[in-house]
Amino acid sequence: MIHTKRQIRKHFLGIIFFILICSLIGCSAQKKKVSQFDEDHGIIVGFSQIGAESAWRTCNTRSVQDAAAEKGVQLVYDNAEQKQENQIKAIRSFIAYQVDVIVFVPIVTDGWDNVLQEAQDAGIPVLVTDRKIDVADPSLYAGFIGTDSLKEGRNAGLFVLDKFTNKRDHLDQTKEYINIVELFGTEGSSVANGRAEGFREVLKDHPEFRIVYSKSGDFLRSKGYELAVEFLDMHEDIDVIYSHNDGMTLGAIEAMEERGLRPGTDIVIVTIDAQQAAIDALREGKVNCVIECNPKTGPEIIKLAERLAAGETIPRVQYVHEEVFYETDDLSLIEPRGY
Ligand code: GYE
Repeated sequence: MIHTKRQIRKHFLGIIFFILICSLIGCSAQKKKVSQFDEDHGIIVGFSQIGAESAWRTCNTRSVQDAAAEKGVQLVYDNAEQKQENQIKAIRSFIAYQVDVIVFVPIVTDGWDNVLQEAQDAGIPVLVTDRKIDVADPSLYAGFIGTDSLKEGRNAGLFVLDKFTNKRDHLDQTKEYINIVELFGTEGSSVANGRAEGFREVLKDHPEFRIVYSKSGDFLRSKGYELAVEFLDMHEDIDVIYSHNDGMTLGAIEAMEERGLRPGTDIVIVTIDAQQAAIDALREGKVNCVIECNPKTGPEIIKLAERLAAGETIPRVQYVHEEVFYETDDLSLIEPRGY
C-alpha cells in the first residue's frame, strides 16, 4: 500500500494526539493522586527558599524542614539559587501540583503580583516569610512572618551613636567626622533596604557621622572580602564598618587582618544575624556589636501554614523575637547559636 505524504503525516499526528491525551489523563490522575495523598497524610506545603548564601539561610531552611517533619506536613521544597525567576517557576509548579499552602522567601520586594494572582485564582493561600514584598493588591498574600529589618538598622545606628558620642574615652576626640563603611545586603531586598533605612534614620541628625562607602556584598562572605579589599584601598581613615550580615563581616575581617589591622579596635564593627562565628568574634573583641536576626522560624511558619490550610485567617505581620549582643555584655551567657 503506497502511503502518500499526507497520509503519513495524518497517521503521525494521530499518534502524537493520542500520546498527548494519555499524558494529560495521566497528569490529572497524578493531580488526583496528589490531592488524595494529602487527605491521608496531612497538608502539603510548597516552600520556595532563596538559596544557601549564608549560615543564616541554611539554618532557616533546616528550621522549616524540621518543623514540617515534626508535624507530619508534606514539604515540597525548592532552592531558587538566588534567582527570582526560579522562585516564580517553583510557585507555578506548586500551583500545578495543587499544594494546600505556598510559603516563600521573596529574594526581592518587587515582581510577584502576577504569580501571586495565579495562586489566588487557584485558591491557594500564600504566606510570605523572612523578607517582605510590595504588591498592588495586599490580598494576594495572607500574611508575613519574619525579621524587623528597620529595627535592626536602628539598633545598629544607636550602637554607633553611643559608641562615638558617649564613650569616646579611647577614641580620638579631635576627629571632625566618623567615617562609616556599609556592607549592603542583596540589592532590592526588603531586609537590606530596612537595615539601611533604620541606620540612617538614627544618624540623620548627627552630620559628624558620614557614610563614605556603601556597596552590596549580596550577603556573601566572598563579596564581603572583596569589598573590604576595595574600601581599605580607597579610604585611609575608616572608623566603623556597618555590615548587613555576619557572612560579609567575616569576609571583611579576613581582609583587614591580612593588612595587619585589628578588627574591633582599629575599626569598630557592627554586624547583623548573630551566627556562632560572629558571637565568637564578639568574644575575641573582633566585633563590637552583634544584632540578632532569628532564622529559627520553622515551627511558627508551619503553624501558620496549618491555620491557612484550615481556612483560618492569620496575623498580617508577625515579627520574630530578636536581641542585641554588645561587647560590654556578659558574653558567657549567650547560648550556642546552632548556625
Ligand atoms: O541577614 C542573611 C541572609 O533575609 C534576614 O539573608 C535574611 C538575610 C540574612 O542571607 O544572612
